[in-house]
Amino acid sequence: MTASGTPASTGPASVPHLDVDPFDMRFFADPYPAHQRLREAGPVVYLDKWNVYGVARYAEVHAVLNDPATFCSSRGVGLSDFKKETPWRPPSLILEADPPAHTRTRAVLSKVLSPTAMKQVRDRFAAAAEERVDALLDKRSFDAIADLAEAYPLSIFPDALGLKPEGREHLIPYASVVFNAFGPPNELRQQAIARSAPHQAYVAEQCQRDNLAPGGFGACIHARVDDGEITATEAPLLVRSLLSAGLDTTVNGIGAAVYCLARFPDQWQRLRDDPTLARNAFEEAVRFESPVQTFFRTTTREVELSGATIGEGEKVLMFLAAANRDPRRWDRPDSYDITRRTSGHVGFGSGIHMCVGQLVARLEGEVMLTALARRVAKIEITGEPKRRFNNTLRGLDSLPVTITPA
Ligand code: 8QM
Repeated sequence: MTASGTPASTGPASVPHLDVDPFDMRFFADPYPAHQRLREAGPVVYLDKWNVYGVARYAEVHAVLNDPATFCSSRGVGLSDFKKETPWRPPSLILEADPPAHTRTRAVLSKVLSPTAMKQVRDRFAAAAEERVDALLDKRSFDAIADLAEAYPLSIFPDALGLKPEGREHLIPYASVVFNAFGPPNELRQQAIARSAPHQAYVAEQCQRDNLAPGGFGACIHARVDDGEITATEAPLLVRSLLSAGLDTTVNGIGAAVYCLARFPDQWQRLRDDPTLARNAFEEAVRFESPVQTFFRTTTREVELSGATIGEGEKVLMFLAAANRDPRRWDRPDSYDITRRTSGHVGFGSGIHMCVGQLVARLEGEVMLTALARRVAKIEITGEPKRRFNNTLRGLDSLPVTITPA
């Protein structure tokens, strides 16, 4: 049956068919009513617009994420099936890989971004957050996206990677292409790829060993070549993963947190009263806004999922954001609550592919929210927030605010 109650004319008959396009501007503008329709229609749905299965309830999203043998990543985690179409860039050796290939590359990045590595950068990240907040207190009125959510990660992450100063303006545009490219062949994806050449050239060059400063995350990846964990051909591609996934994600995560704290003054007050809540306030913002909204998997065999039979070679779209607000899993799912038990949210994914950079993201979020809580009394939204449209990322283009010193 379609959402309007008429029988489906094509596609699988056993699951509800919906006509929602989750990559349409109207969907991006307000995804929440559509997320509810997707969850309520059934545990597994079929989206006629793109001929894919969809899961929007927490249980099924979690189940798909935790069965990587059946729901694979090596055929791409976007709509494009790498078995049928040539990828727009060489596949990622970690994101777009399955065990056993994935296991080795994952281990490398996991070590490079380990708790020990975080200890080395923590003081620098915290000092830079305090500096950024001081600069913003001098301005009082500013754009919380450009001047905070982008400026802060740009002030630390490229240095932590070991990138040279020139050309960094390519980093966010490159990531924007990466995240648009996971979507269907709509205007956003086609335009992004069409304009990607200069950004791709920059990234490819910076991934080379000679262009990465000693001691940085990039050099640490290349160092694994010397002890034989990865080949010299693999190392630049793993650096590319950090350039692809390490900046725009935290920009939108920090942007989400500031947007939440500006909109919900009672939660801002709780954070001010107890700045040790900063890390959970950031985590809850990742659940509440889900900067990474969706990902696909591809079935490696016929599989039954919550009563639905899905054939081999089918794309399954996971609505991470809808799972993160599924009332079957969460109390008051639509409330931003900085003291909530956030564990189990799928904003960083789940299972073997769960965000390998999550400690970097949490560190950035924690030190920035701590600096704000200690130094700022009030955050007021002073103009219309403008949305940024991307096939995968949810976030704002601008958020005019005025802050008051503590
Ligand atoms: C998304 O290139 C990559 O390895 C890569 C790109 C994007 C992501 C992850 C990895 C999930 C944040």
